[in-house]
Amino acid sequence: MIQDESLFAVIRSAAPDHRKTFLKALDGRVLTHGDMFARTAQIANCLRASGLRAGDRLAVQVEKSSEALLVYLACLRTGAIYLPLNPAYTLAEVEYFLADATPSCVVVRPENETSVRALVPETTTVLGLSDDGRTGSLIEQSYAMPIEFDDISREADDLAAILYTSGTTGRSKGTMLTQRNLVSNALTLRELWRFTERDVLLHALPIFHTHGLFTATNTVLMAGAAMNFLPRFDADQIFAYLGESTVMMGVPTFYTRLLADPRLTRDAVAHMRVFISGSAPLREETHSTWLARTDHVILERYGMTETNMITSNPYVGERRAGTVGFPLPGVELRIVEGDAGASLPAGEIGVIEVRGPNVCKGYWKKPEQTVESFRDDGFFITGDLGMIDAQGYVQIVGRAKDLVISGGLNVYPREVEIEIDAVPGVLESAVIGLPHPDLGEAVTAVVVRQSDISINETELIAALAGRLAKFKQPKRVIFVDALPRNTMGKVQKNKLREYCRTL
Ligand code: MLC
Ligand code: AMP
Repeated sequence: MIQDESLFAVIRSAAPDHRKTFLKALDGRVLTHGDMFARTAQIANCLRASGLRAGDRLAVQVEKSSEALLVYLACLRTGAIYLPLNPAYTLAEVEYFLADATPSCVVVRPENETSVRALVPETTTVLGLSDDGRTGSLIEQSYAMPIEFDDISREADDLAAILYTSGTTGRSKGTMLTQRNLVSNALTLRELWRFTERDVLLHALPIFHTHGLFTATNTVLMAGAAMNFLPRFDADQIFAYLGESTVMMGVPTFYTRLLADPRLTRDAVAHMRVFISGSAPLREETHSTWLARTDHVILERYGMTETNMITSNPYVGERRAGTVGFPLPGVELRIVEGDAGASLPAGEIGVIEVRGPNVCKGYWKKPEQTVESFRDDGFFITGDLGMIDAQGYVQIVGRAKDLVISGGLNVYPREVEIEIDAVPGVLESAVIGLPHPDLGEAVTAVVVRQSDISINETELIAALAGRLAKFKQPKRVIFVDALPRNTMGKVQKNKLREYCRTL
């Protein structure tokens, strides 16, 4: 008999007393761990009745709700591969993902069912799930289903999820994450961050990315803990729930926004055990101001869709500002010099490479890009620039990849440039990230107009609507006569960043 090495089998073995709370939603609804098993069984039965089988893809583009999270867990139980999509993606963006991943079942907001139906073959099932998670064909059909489901067993190397990340070429790649990737990372984080059944996570992150979906939710489930599950980041809601939570995970924007609020006091966080930050660099100033205001030292960690979590500052011991801590147990990290691939000693800056059970299997149906992203000895090339200090703390000092991180969301300039260049009146463009007090970095477009056409900033941004999700659209457009290029003809983005900062 094949041993069940699936994430859900581990979640099942870690489950606490079924009467214990699993999730509390903003509308006051409470789900116990027992409810979680019963409702995910009903949804899994519904998905199976819709034709979803082990190894098939289940694409889901819905707003965050407790039911949306249950769909993820139900998908794990069916042995199918979960494919979450940012609800901010436009139909044009979604069309690409559906064509690439060929899911056999798609769950969308009821109002999008007709438009998505037109994008997929007749054999693909399209189900609806409303923003509050209470209605839609998936919910209605699931309530008629049995509350028992025989989980489909999976091997460690089988896929659990595909998460799309864009690339420097502009086309998104589906990161193939295995059961082993997710299980190993969640078990490690449970131990490292000392999660127990007594913990209550304040969950205000989206659930279509590694951070909110895996790092937050899987770790909670591995500990039999609970969550206050908020639809999105909202300072009022955060302050309402801080008093009954023990851990918060957030991107740096969460911390800067909370610091700007007078309600952030020692009393407000008295119940909290730890604050964790990641997905984008946390400024040292945010770290120190937070400590002064709350007596809490933010625990910063570093990760990536392709690798799950890679490093973390220690739970006990110095959480050093400006660093992302040490490689997780079982994860190997090295700093490598450019293309030569030679490992660098402590104190020297190079590209961060990672190997371990956390690292993905590669990119869905993209064997060449998979090969390019790995060294022959199995190390994954992150594209982040870093160094290891004398005490072993890893510091991220920049990026070798052309990427903007806005409010913790990745925006690949190439993808935005392609859309801008297609706008009538634009000759060429370069997209860069400029420092932004709220978002860390703001997507900024530097544009050269065709000589006889006078398109302005508002018109250009309006032309991108429907083509690019809102968070990828430039917050600012700067018009120039020409783009600075090196002798190879490559746009010198460093020069552009310097120039734009002087404006
Ligand atoms: C929303 N907008 C953004 C944006 N989020 N624009 C740029 N960058 C963002 N991140 C748009 C909105 O559509 C809106 O447009 C306008 O900008 C202002 O919105 P807002 O109300 O201020 O934004 P809000 O909804 O509060 O969201 C901001 C945020 C959110 C930072 C709270 O984006 C967020 O939760 N980010 C977390 C992302 C995340 O989970 N990343 C993890 C990736 S995994 P308009 O015109 O409609 O007003 C990963 C690996 C790892 O990186 O290590 O974890
Ligand atoms: P994503 O592809 O969305 O998973 O984003 C991964 C990228 O986010 C990494 O390659 C880093 O560039 C960045 N990142 C994640 N955590 C941190 C951190 N703590 N500090 C700096 N950058 C980070």
